[in-house]
Amino acid sequence: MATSRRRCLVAALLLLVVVALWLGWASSPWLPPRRPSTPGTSPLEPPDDDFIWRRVKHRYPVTSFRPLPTAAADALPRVQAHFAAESAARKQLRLQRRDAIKAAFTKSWTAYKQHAWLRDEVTPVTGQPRDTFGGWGATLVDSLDTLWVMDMKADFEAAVDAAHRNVSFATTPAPTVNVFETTIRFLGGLLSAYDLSGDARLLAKARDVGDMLYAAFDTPNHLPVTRWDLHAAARGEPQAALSSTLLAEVGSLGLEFTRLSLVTGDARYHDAVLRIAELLAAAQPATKVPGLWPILVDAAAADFDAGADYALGGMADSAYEYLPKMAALLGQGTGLYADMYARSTAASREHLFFRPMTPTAEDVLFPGVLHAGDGGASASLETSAGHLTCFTGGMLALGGRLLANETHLDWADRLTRGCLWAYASLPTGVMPETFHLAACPDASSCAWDEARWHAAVRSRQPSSDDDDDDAAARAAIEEQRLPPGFTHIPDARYVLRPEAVESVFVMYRTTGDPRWQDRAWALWTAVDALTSTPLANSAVWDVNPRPGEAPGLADSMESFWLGETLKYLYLVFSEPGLVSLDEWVFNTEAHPFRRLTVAV
Ligand code: DMJ
Repeated sequence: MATSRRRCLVAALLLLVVVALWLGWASSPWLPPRRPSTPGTSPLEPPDDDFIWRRVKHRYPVTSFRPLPTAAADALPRVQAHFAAESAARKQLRLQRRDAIKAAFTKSWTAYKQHAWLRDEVTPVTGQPRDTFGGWGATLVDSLDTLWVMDMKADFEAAVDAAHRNVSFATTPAPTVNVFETTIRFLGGLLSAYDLSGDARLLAKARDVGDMLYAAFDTPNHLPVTRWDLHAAARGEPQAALSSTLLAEVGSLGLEFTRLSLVTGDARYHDAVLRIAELLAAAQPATKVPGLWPILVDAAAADFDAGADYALGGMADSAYEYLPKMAALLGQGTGLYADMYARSTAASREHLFFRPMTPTAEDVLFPGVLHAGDGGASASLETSAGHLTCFTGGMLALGGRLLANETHLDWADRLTRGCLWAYASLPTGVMPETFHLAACPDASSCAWDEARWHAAVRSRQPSSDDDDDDAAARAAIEEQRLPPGFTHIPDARYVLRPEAVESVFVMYRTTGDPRWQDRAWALWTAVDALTSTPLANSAVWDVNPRPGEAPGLADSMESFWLGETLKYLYLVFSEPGLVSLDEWVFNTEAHPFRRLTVAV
């Protein structure tokens, strides 16, 4: 009798301990939030079948879907460096810097909350709301994962609640929708915040925007209408992909659609983007510049070699960026994505990368623009660059690690330092949106040659009656305030873009070299000094104003300032395990998705 009472007592005590542990876990501020049992396959609430985009009948329904991978194919090499121990002084400095970035984020976020809550953007000078991306709260959704990463959990909760209750992807007041921007900012932002927090409300909303976007793929050849009349689609009108489509807009939907399939178990989204990847792979060896695709493609005809200009920068950029990132997401060291990445990188080195001539003979690289003509001898390389090319260092650092290719890591270093050299060349310390450079005649050794620079400047000026070429060049340099090596600055804006600091972040995480933190800090102090307003930070018209003149505030703050630029800066000054590149891969809007790992 006594023994059985003792047994009952022990059982009750055990139950008590289990309940206490469970409650402790549920409420403890020190423990990470409980995640869905198996990330990537979490059980879902059944979707709301009444949602319009689940009711609209597709005219060209896909009937058989490619199988959805459930585990990584390969155990890929480590991406992040083994970090050396940090001195106490260095740590203190790092944390001061990190807190300064968080303070800047808090300032801009507060302006958004106070003046533009649930709208796409806040104007950072006049404090007005503005809708630029469908009116679905672009800044709110783009900032969700940054709030989580910066440990601003109360704001995160309020933002999730607001998105859950107030953001509806049923329709938009905008006449058309940019499918790429909606994918990277809204679908990417929601999926990433879900991956980090496990909050099912985010996944439900991600599925809503995913089902809306999936309707843009309802075309005869299943390629998406990238500038999309959503209203016509909702009425069930026939639609077709566009004959003039930007490579980036059709070629960089893969990460988001694949992750959506992985977390919902619904293979449709993955199938839709795999079809695009297969077309890209089939075209890649036979374009006018084998290995590369032109900026302009014909999606109506599924022709991925329609245009004649080849570049890694704006309008093409993330199509290339997503190749190593898809390999990382899916854990595929070989095959479709890894092979396309290897081919495009070899072709970029051969046809696009150039070394600029600089006064200090910097050993740096930029990717230019190849005007291929008919693909023969008429091809010419325009030695221009811009903010949107500055992601390439980070891309090659990631790809180089995944494919264990040291040469890619060397190019990554030179490409990233190229952008930092361009930043430092301007008196404000901030790089212009686009610019042209004098190239080295011989990339292996390149001493500064003033006459050569002047000749390159002259060649970019409109022809004039002035037959003293050097005088004309000197006049242009003075008039346009061209820094040495620069030959033209067609667009002198800085619009708060992240690409340079994005590459610095990847370089820091892949090398463990603290000099990248110092470089990020130099970049940040210049950017903040140039763009800070009493409310937030603003794009500026001119990073190279005349002495005594102001850069001109453009009163614009795109959502990527909070979604990307400040997140990458914060992560540079955080512990390297926070959103480790060995577990996460960032979409092109800096939204981290959990990578697949090898099944055990
Ligand atoms: C972002 O929306 C994304 O990074 C995109 O790939 C390029 N443009 C902006 C940032 O500059």
